Amino acid sequence: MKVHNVEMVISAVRPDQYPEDGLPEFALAGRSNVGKSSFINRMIGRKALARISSKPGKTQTLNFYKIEEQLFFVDVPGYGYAKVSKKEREAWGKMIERYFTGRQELKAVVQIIDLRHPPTADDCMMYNFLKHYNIPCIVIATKADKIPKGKWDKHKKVVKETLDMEKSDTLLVFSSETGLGFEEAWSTIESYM
Ligand SMILES: Nc1nc2c(ncn2[C@@H]2O[C@H](COP(=O)(O)OP(=O)(O)OP(=O)(O)O)[C@@H](O)[C@H]2O)c(=O)[nH]1
Ligand SMILES: [Mg+2]
Repeated sequence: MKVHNVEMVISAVRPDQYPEDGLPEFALAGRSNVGKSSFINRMIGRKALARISSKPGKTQTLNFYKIEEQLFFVDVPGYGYAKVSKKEREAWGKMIERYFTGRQELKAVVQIIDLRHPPTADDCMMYNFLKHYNIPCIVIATKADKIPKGKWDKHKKVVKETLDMEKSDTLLVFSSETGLGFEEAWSTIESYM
C-alpha cells in the first residue's frame, strides 16, 4: 500500500473512546522498546509520527492511526518493562484484554519480536493469549539490521519454535531501520483486510 494520508485519531484507554469508523484494525504487541512504534512509522513512511524512544515505556495508551481511510494501526504500550508498579501493570492488562478480546474490528495482531534474541517468556505468554482467543497473529522479527544476514534463517527458526507458532500465522524478518520486509508486511496485512 502506498501511504499518503495518515491521521492520528485518538489515544484511547476505554472502549467508548475507540473510533467508530468500522475500519479493519491491526494492533501492535511486543516487549517495551522492541520497536512497535518504529514498525508503524516505517510502514507509513513517516520518521516520527508514532512516538519512539530509546527509553522503554514511551507508548502509554492505545493510539489509533488511520491510514488512507482504509485501516487503523493501533499502537499499544509494551509489556515486560520492569519499572512499572503493580497497579500500572494491572491497568495495562485490563486495557489490553478489553481491546484484544472484545474488538470486532481487530483483524490481526502484529506481534513484534527482536530477531536477535529468542522470544521471552512474556512474548510466549502474549502469543498464547492471542491463540487462546483465536486472534490471527503476524509475527514480525525486527531489528534484522543488527545481525548478519547469514544468521537470519537460524534466528527465524528459533522464533518460530519458541513461540510454537501455528502454521496459519506468518513470520517475517523486518528492519525499521532499512525497510527490509516492508512489502511482505503490507501484503500480509492486506490479506487480512
Ligand atoms: N537498529 C534498529 N533499531 C530499531 C529498529 N526498530 C526500533 N529500533 C530502535 O529501538 C528503540 C525503541 O523503538 P520504539 O519503536 O520506540 O519501541 P516500542 O516497542 O514502541 O517501545 P514502547 O513504546 O516503549 O513499548 C528506538 O531507539 C528505535 O530507534 C530496527 O529495526 N533497527
Ligand atoms: Mg512505542
